Amino acid sequence: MNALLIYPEFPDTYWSFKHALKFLGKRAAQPPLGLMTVAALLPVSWKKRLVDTNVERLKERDLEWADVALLSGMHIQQATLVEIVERCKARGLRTVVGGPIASSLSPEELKADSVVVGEAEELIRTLAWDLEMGTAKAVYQAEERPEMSTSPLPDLSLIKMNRYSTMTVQYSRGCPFNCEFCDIIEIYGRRPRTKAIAQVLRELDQLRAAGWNDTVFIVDDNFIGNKVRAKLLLTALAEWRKENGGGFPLLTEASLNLADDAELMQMMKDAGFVSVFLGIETPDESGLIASNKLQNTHRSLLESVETIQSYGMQVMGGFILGFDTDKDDIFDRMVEFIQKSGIPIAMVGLLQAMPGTQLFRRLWKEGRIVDMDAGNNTGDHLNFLPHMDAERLVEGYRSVLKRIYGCEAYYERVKLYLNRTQPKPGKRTGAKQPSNQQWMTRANARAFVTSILRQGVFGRQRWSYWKFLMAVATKYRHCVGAAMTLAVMGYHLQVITQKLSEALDEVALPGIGEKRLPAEAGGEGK
Ligand code: B12
Ligand code: SF4
Repeated sequence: MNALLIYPEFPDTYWSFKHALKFLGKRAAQPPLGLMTVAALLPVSWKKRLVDTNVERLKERDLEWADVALLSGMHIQQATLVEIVERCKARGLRTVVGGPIASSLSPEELKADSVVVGEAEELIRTLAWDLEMGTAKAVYQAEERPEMSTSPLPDLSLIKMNRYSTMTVQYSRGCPFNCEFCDIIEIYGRRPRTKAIAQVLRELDQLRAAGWNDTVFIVDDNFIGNKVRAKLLLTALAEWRKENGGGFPLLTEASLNLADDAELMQMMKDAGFVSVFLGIETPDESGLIASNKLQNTHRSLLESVETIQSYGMQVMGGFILGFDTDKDDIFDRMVEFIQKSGIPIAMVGLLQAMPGTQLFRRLWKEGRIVDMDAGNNTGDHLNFLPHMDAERLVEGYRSVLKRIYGCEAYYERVKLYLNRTQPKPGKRTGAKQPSNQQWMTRANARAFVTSILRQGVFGRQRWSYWKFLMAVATKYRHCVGAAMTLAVMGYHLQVITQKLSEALDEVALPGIGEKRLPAEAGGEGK
């Protein structure tokens, strides 16, 4: 069998980082680890090709070669995924769709011959057999969530590694918390399942052997979901790092209670972590309580962020507007919080009711779901009727984005972060320690040169940019690379803010726009 694994293109959103990646000479942030894992699970006798349409074109000759097309994706890739499915089917090619998208959209919406819901480790044999026999079913549902020991070494040979800025390794799946809006816990469960340490080290060895020497993203839902196991892994990672002359700069996702465990933060630092993404959501405690994000309550969120930064780690943050508890002052409070936090990459989104979540079920009962289109939380779309006037919410959202991604405001946050994570010359106080950020890598040297041209010579915000560069040259010389990477990230965030702001002018607000609920979700909506 010739299996063609295809990853559909992402739309241009905050998360695509497309406009920044150009500066780095890269085409996408990360490779499709789901498909690389599926490839490794398929029978060894099968021939495999992987086309990630974020970094290359899907050619007719690939389709001609294939016996079956296997696609993966997130909800947000629906349009491009369905387009590819239809293109394959028009050529008579059998199609199979899996990945998180299969958990949030119905098989009818995905249009494929077969849809696989859930993780592939245990059901792939049956699927492969049925495909070979020509008896593949319309829907396969993983009966249980597999132990991570059954997950194979991802097939790295199938990707064009140098087109990505970051490689990925997964250590665990699932998260023990229970936030109302979260679909992670619906898809991957609340019991964190971890790989054996040896499995993770093998993946790192594989990356090293393939010549990778840049950032690695540990793509866990919550890296510290099981703190005891995370610490065991961290000890091994620190050891691996020593044996491998420095290892890779690492980043991951974690819950905010990381700030409560000094030993854990120190161990992450020693293992090479330079950055961590946290779901902060809102500075308004009543919103956190109402959405069951209890781990973020009864604390000063700003202090927790600063504590993590003091271990040399950049904090990236996820924020949400549109909770039922949000009052008119939420927009100003959000901007004030973000500015004080020193979080340069602050991903603010409108609340989305993802199908399958507790939030979706509650809003459905309350008759407030407008449509199923909830894949992009940093877009211009509301799929439910909010408590706040919808126009006010969208307008407030736009004002937050404009304020936090204005050049001056953005550079202020970058400087605050650099201040907090860099050692003061001649002083080594408290927990403040040098970051693991490399001074300058080949990629951020390239970013430096292209950014000077694009932002410093032709950019509309030249003045702010040069002021920032002057600050870097005088105060933050030891982290020029990190500063330049953040400068080009800022460029991307500003381009998207501009685009989004224009799109929001034309947004169809729920209650005004047409309801588009499919029949199986209750037809017309309520
Ligand atoms: C890394 C990551 C990213 C990376 C991109 C990685 C990439 N190249 O795809 C970045 C940071 C850019 C990103 C961005 C976004 N992400 Co993201 N991301 C992840 C994360 C943390 C890990 C993905 C991964 O590598 N997993 C490891 C692989 C092994 O797991 P897997 O893909 O699920 O694959 C298994 C099964 O699904 C199945 N399978 C997968 N594909 C296929 C195909 C076939 C044919 C078969 C049979 C089986 C199969 O088998 C695999 C092995 O079991 C996941 C969470 C997670 N636990 O997966 C979220 C996740 C995929 N992201 C999500 C979201 C929502 C987003 C954003 C839309 C953010 C937002 N909030 O708006 C953006 C979209 C990007 C954009 N440009 O706009 C959601 C998707 C939800 C959904 N229902 O679709 C997830 C699940 C997390 C969440 N709930 O927030 N993301
Ligand atoms: S902490 Fe994050 S991953 Fe865990 S349940 Fe809450 S939103 Fe989901």
